[in-house]
Amino acid sequence: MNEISFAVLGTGGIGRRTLEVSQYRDGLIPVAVCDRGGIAVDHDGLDVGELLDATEGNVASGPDEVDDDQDTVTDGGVSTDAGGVKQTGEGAGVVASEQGRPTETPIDDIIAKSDRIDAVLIALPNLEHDFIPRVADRFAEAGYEGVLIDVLKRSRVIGLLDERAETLEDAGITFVCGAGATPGFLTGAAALAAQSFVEVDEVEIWWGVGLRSGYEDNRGTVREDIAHLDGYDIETARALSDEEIEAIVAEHGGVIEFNDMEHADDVLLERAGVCDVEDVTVGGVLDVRTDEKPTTTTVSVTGTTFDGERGTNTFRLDDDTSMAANVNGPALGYLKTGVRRNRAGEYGVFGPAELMPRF
Ligand code: IKT
Repeated sequence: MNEISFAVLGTGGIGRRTLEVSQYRDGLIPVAVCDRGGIAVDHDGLDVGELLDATEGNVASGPDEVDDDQDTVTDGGVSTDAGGVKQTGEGAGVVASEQGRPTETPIDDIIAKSDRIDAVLIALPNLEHDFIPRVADRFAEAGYEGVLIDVLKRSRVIGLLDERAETLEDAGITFVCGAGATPGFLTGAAALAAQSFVEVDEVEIWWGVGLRSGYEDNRGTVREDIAHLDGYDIETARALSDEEIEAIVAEHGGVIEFNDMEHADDVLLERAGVCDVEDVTVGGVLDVRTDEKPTTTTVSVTGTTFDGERGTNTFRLDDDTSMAANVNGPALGYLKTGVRRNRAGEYGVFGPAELMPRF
């Protein structure tokens, strides 16, 4: 496969770790990155080491000082260009890199360069449900022909993307949605595990994440997770200050269990024909006191075989592989597959249960 040039929108935990992991994967050339205050573009390939050192080095150490992933700038409910693009610290971010330059229109600037970019990873928080779909609109309107990929989580966003399927198809865009760990890796695993069965009764996804050293990098995902707790939703979670989030985590003794999460694994498995939305449950345990996983991450698919046996196939992640590895590795694998599909002329919206990620 020819080389793939790709851009990353956002330099939060996902954006930075994806850039880092891409250094270990063949044929991936990171050529553009942006956050809310800056952009770096080099079509020959960015110096990822310098970029990461510059941006990580600028992350303020105390939780109170770090801008959060939910730092979405809105204007009458509509995000401005800078909206949602993560700034990694006070006055820092991409502009702290010698490859970066300041801009007030980071996404538009990437779009302006996108005719030479094969794929764009949208590593932005989606605390407004239609934020990522609206980013897709902007690429389509600008005539981008390539791959857009995200690691969004909420089920309802898939419908918003599906509404745009025709527009994306007409534009020549291959949109791969929900391509992180869950949805993503684990959804794909469920689709494989389902192959033994003629009827799938239940898909149970149960994840464990230990996030002590990775907490700063993953504040956005913690905030999104809190929106699943009783008494919270996406709007209330968005409005929480960092201190309030710390307090919620502390109230739970640093370990929070989530049940019946609204994760897009359900709609993505249904649209791939594996089972119905209501057959899928997603939950897990987040432990911010340690990097050890509090529970083993598993996907269990229960069904009935053609010869009448009922069984459960279980896919299990190792307890020592990190969330960063299990989100960003698959995201890049699905990105590669998306580019292959795009080059073959397949456009529209695809989920992780319909594609096999490439190594
Ligand atoms: C996500 O970012 O995909 C969702 C998060 C769970 C990740 C599971 C990783 C499992 C593992 O590494 O064992 C969470 C819901 N924010």
